[in-house]
Amino acid sequence: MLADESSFVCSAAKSWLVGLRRSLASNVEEFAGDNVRAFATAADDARAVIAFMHNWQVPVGYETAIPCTPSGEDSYDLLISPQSGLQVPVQMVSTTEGREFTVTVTNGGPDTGAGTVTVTADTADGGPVLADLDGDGTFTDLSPFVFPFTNLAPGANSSRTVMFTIGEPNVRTQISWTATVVADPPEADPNPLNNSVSATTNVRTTGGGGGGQGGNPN
Ligand SMILES: [Ca+2]
Repeated sequence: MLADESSFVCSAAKSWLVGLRRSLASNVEEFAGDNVRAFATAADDARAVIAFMHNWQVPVGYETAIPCTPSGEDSYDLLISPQSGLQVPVQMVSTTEGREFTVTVTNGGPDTGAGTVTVTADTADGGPVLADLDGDGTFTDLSPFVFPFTNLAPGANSSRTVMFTIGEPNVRTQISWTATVVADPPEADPNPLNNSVSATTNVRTTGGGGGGQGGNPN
């Protein structure tokens, strides 16, 4: 701490103490036996101290240190947002042309997290859903699609966007999607209730004005 800074802090601390003493100026009687007035005065002083602490922060460097001992075990709340954690086409045309899905996992903290996101895609007719996980332009990966991740900072997101298609084109069907995240180790995530979301894609056999997000396929 620089000399000027130290002087400033001492001055600020003195001013703070003077203000606190003024707030207690009414405490002129000692509490003894049935001296109710002294008791009431002490209660008023306690309220004055609380009000003073609300209105005046303790000067920098004079705070009481708060001991914080790490538990030694990481804990982090991984979650997939029900609003945006799993984005899939609401409807698509049943061709071999690929579409995208995006899965996003968030680390709610407090520690840095690791784990695995698994996306499953099951069709109503039992046909396969194929993805291009390595981005080489060919759809060769069968559901489930697994995305491990490490070193996800508290408050950070990790997203994967993948092209996919259905294995049997020209079939009217429905794809049921589920994305689930599991921490590594699983017990590091204290809240499993926000770890999974589901979505649906309606697959139609002709274009017919469809293919966009949010439309009604029927
Ligand atoms: Ca969780």
